[in-house]
Amino acid sequence: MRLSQYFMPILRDDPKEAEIVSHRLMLRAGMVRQESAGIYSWLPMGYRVLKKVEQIVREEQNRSGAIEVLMPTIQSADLWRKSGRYDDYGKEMLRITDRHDRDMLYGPTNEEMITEMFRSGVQSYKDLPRNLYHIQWKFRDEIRPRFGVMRGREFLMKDAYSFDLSKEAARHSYNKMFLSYLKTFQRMGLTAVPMKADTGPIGGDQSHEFLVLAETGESEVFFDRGYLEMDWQASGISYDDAEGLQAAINGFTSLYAATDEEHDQSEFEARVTEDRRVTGRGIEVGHIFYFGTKYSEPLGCLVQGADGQQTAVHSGSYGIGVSRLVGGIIEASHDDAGIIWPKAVAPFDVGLINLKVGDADTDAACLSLYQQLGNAGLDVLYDDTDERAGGKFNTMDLIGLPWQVIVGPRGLKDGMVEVKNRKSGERDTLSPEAALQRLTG
Ligand code: P5A
Repeated sequence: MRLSQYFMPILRDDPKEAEIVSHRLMLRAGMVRQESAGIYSWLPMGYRVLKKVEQIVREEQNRSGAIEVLMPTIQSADLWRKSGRYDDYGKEMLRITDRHDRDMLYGPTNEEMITEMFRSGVQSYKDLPRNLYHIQWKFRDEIRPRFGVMRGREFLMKDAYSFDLSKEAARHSYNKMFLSYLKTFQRMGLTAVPMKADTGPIGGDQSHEFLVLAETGESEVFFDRGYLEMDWQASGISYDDAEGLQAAINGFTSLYAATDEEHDQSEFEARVTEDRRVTGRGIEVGHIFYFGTKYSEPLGCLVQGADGQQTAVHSGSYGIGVSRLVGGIIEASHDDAGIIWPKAVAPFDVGLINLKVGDADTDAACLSLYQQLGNAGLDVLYDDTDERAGGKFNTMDLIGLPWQVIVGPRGLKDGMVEVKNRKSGERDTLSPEAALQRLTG
């Protein structure tokens, strides 16, 4: 993509309304635009990241055996009346009346709708277990939308729902999501620590939230350093091995981890030696729940068991804040100059800077690199604008692409270009061929 033909409205100055770094950087880097309180448009740079985050979430859900569907954003109030949540949900639910005076709502979550969908599509125990998920916009009329996409009113969530014959079987479904969440966040360059949580308006008797460490997180967190030492991608635990998975999760959850709501300082000190205690702040990027038959009973989601008896299915729901993650990743990965994207979610792989647009040699060298990097499968943002060098460097650092290739007449005289790694700040002067090799090898 050529920057001269792109839409990336950069702000030179810090926007007044941004209280935290991710909000400030997302506005400055032209990633999002606020349309009204807590409601955002995703501009091209932001949208690319959102799609990458969404795709990682999707791949890991699929890998765990969950099946993707898509439910609408607008729901009828009827099912919510049956589950009893129409009144319980209160002012956070955006209620709408259609032209026939029917009560509708913009979904804040989908337990009712999916339970009804599942009820109408299954008959017997042979149809279980299943886990269905979708990635869809939600609306919650938060009393204080703030921190940009971190606490929006309209936000993108991945929500999965599991259906099992028994509590024990549902436990395995819960554990599968647990592991898949750890893998998902790790792929985005994040360490997410699972913590026992309150179930709130979703209900149920078992719940964990996953928190990413960041100074600006809304919750204070206290945990054992052991959480930072696991490699979930390499753990080799199979989703089909119920016992092995349970053992791994038992081990993992036996370490101390709590948010300020559940924290007990004396227990923390008794269970974790001083050198292993970590305290900080965290952002909740995922939340999983087991709620048994809370929705299947009122909504009549029954299946015939092997013994011929009708039984209510046991369910859980599993959320990931996809749009919140974009802000969360920035909170966890930035410096004074701007964003530092982990490779897996970067909007482009490489920023190519032409220091003298109009100079025939520089233009030719840039074009050649642009084409060759593209042919090698890398996404390149080519700054071919006529802005001065200082401005170009600042913009590239601000938008945080993993690599920068800087091409100017002075270096080219000696047959050299510069390659900069955004994260380490390391710079190397290389021939264009060696630069290509460095980025594609
Ligand atoms: C689980 C899936 C649920 O809604 N029902 C379906 C359950 N859980 S939750 O904890 O309430 O939300 C899941 C995740 O969504 C993100 N999130 C938000 N992101 C941005 N702005 C918001 N206002 C917002 N509210 C929730 C969080 O990451 C949360 O963990």
